[in-house]
Amino acid sequence: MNRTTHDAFEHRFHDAAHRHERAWVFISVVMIAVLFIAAVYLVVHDYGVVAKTTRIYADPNTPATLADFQGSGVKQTGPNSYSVYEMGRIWSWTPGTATPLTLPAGAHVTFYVTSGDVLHGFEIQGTSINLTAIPGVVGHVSYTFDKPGVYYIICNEYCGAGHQAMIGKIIITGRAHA
Ligand SMILES: [Cu+2]
Repeated sequence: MNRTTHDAFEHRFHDAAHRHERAWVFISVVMIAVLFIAAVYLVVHDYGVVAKTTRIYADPNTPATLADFQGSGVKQTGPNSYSVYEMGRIWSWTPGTATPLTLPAGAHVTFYVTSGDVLHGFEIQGTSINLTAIPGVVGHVSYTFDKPGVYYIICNEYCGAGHQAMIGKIIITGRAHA
């Protein structure tokens, strides 16, 4: 191989390398663009979040509707029984600490719990109440508070930056019935 043919060969090699490099840079840029557009699209359309479209599925075992969750939270259902409706959203319980739930000790209380967006953990401190708030599904648990006092609802399932601010308050008054 003389000098001229060697140079020509090297030139062709470099041209080919440049073509490959440009092609792969182009493919990478297209992939990044596709992933970026997909990410923006999913965020804009609330992928994995149902905050804007919460529906409460009809379930004969959980007689709760979305309207129940938009009231004051407590509904008396009998002489000594109550239903409580709690909705979790990032990052608060509704009703929250500003509007405590007031219930008498000894009453039969059924909590109906749901979420308007992501999973939350509905826990009432000092009790055995602990259930997952699931968007579109109403969980329920019954409980009787024996001792008057103040009980706090917390979120025990990490749900983002304001998770620790999800607090609700329950005031248990003296017994309504001896
Ligand atoms: Cu949380």
